[in-house]
Formats: sequence, structure tokens, C-alpha cells
Amino acid sequence: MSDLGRPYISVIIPAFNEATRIVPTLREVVGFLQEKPYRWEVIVVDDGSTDGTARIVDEWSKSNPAVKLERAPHRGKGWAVRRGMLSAAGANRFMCDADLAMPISGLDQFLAQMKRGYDVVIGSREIEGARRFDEPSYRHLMGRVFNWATRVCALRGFQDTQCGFKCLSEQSAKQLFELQTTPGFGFDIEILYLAQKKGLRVLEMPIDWRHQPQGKVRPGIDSVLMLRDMIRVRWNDVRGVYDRPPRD
Ligand SMILES: Nc1nc2c(ncn2[C@@H]2O[C@H](COP(=O)(O)OP(=O)(O)OP(=O)(O)O)[C@@H](O)[C@H]2O)c(=O)[nH]1
Ligand SMILES: [Mg+2]
Repeated sequence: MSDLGRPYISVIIPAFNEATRIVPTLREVVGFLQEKPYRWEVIVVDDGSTDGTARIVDEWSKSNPAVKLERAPHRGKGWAVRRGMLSAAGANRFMCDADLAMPISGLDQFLAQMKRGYDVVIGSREIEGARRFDEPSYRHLMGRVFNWATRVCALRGFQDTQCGFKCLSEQSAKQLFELQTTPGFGFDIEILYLAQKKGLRVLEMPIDWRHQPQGKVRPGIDSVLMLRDMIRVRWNDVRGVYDRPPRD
């Protein structure tokens, strides 16, 4: 049941040069959602892939109108997710990495927590109950150091800000992504910072995580850029950037 009326869930997949991963991912995600009693849509946001990702998704959307392609100029993951979140129609909006490091069946738990009244539910690889598979230990260590730096510099209260699986209600997606300024990988911190600032109910939920090779994040340089972005978030706040009244 995916073609009539307003979706209960929009699954937003940012995709940059994902031609090899996007087909198995769409197969899994669409296969999972097709069994559900609720309406849904999948939005793939491609911002300038050069490997034919957009063409593949376009083909899918011809045979399945609930799969949509959004195209944008290249600006980074953060801006792609923003585009998807703000163009979505769902009552719940779920961002989902194209590598499906969390099996899509985990979506059920997110929706169950949203039903309990949370505004934002974020997947976590660090809190009790999370299970990580196949991750090189240097990568895990880098993640822990980064999360520690995040807590020191910008944002307390979360063990894992960077997980690529997060669910927001329609209202919180609009409220937070409207205010987003970070185009790259640091956007998660800004969104969570804003969620705290606006007093939203956020749950950090343990997930199963299977490390996938050929990731897009370059651990060294991207960590530095994200640290710069989180300092910028603090500076934006001081300057009142986040105090703008919401648009209608
Ligand atoms: N549209 C768009 N998507 C991007 C961009 N950079 C990364 N992504 C997407 O963001 C998601 C996350 O990238 P991954 O390759 O999973 O990152 P990773 O290196 O595995 O990082 P972890 O999952 O945290 O271990 C994927 O769906 C990418 O295609 C970008 O510039 N534009
Ligand atoms: Mg990944």
C-alpha cells in the first residue's frame, strides 16, 4: 500500500556515486516496505554522481512511483539529506545510508519509538545494547575519539551523533532542517544541537551495525572538517542564527 494518500514514512537515502550499492539497497528497502500495511515513499537524493546512480534510480521510479529521485547540485551529504527531509511528504522521515550498515528491518524499532512520542530517534552504535560487526578496531577508536570531541566542543548527551540512521517526525524535520547550515558530514551534530536547543524529545537507540567497506567518509580529513563545523555551530548560536522564527 504505497500509492495513495500521505505516506506514514519517507525513507530518505542520500546517494553519491552509489551505482554499485543502490540496486541491492533499493531491492531490500522496497521489498521490506512493500510488506507493510502503511503507505510509504523512498526518496533517493543524488547530488551530481558521475557513475549513473541517478539513471538507475530513475529507472526504478518508472516502475514504482513510490520511489522518487531528487537531484541537486553537489554540496555534500548534509545538504542532500536536508533536500530529502524538506521535500518528503511522510508523517515520519527516516534517513538511511545507501550502504544499509543497519538492516532495514531495524526501521520497525524506530517507528515503535516514534509512536511513543519521541520527536527524533537516532540510531547508536555506542550505547548499551548496540552490536557492531566487522568493524576494524582503528575505525571504532576514531569514532569514539570523535564522539568524545563532540561532547567537549559542542554537544553533550549523545554517545554516537554520526550514525546514518535517524528518524524525525514531520514537524521536527521541518523545524530542524530549515535551520541547518552545514552541507557536509557535520550536519548530524547541528541537527542534534538544534533538537536540544528547541527542547525536542530525542531518543538514542541501540542498533545492529555491520561495517561496510568503501565508505565515503575519509576518517582523517572529514573528522577535521566536522570539528570545524561543530565549532561553527556554536558560533552560529552565539550570533542568533538559530533564533529565526519558523517559516510558515
Ligand atoms: N547525495 C550525497 N550523498 C552522500 C555524499 N557523501 C556521502 N553520501 C552518502 O552518505 C551515506 C553515508 O556514506 P557512507 O559511505 O555510508 O559513509 P561511511 O564512510 O560508511 O561512514 P560510516 O557509515 O559512518 O561508517 C551514503 O549513502 C553516501 O552515498 C554527498 O556528497 N552527496
Ligand atoms: Mg556507512
